[in-house]
Amino acid sequence: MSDKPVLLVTRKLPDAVEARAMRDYDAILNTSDEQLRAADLIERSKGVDAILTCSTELFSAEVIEGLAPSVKAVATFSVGYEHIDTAAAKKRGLIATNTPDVLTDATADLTILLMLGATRRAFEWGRKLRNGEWGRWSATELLGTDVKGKRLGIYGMGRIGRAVADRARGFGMEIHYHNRSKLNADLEVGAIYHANADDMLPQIDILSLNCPATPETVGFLNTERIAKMRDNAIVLNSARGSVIVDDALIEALQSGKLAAAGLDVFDREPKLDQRYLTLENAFLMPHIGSATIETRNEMGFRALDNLDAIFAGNEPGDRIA
Ligand code: 8YV
Repeated sequence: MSDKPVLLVTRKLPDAVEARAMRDYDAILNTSDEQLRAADLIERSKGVDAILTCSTELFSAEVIEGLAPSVKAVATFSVGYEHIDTAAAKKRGLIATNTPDVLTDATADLTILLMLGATRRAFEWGRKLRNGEWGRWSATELLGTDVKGKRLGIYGMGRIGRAVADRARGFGMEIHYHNRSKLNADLEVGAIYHANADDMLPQIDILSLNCPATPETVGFLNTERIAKMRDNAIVLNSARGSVIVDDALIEALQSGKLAAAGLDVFDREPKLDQRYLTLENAFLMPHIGSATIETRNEMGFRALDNLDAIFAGNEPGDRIA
């Protein structure tokens, strides 16, 4: 019997992360990478000291209450943690942690990909080329829009929102933002604050959603708010699908009220609203914000740092419950 804590790893993680988990823990890996349902989590928690989970596993109050008493901590390999009922975790005395910071750059880079993909009509051009439709040059075909000089409105100016702003400044954009509180000047770097997000919407050309999913942000981009936006504005979402009301955005993309959207996240993903797939002016990605080898390694290491702290009797850096 090893004296290392027993760690259940719910999904297949990058090799370097699994190697460290096996070195420092009695790690139970998920080599087949199947998604664990509530009953699996409860069953597999027997004899386990901690769980390293991904956002694909739902830690509802029912699951948390059903976990074996030996389980002391759940570390999620994600910055978002709406899949963990933190109130239930606190009630049960279960420590929970997430992985902020380490995916900020990758997610901000992806947001810029969405912006350029949407403004430069990357889906339509890429499809033409692959379909063998690259024909005669035309000065007027499928023209996109420049980002230079445009006004980017960032809804949620946390770490990722600020990293998007840093990049967008490099493109010569004017930055507007809405956040629960105004940032200090050193973090604002000249960005224009709107205490009320509704006041920002008519003033921007491109809206980037960079907030967590909370009761305040879910359903934010609805029909009324889209109506407040400028005609031909563009919407980007690298945050959470639930921040957008799909019916409202799809209708605005179909009618031409909005010129385009760049979306990496979807409500009820991966079962996204199929109408998005029919829209020429939607540049779509399947939630790849953090999908680089460096970032996925860092996410795993950060989750393990949190667990190491817990088992050393220290306070983990990224405690969420
Ligand atoms: C991850 C994410 O891919 O970290 C997050 O919150 O949305 C993604 O970058 C995923 O959640 C990993 O569990």
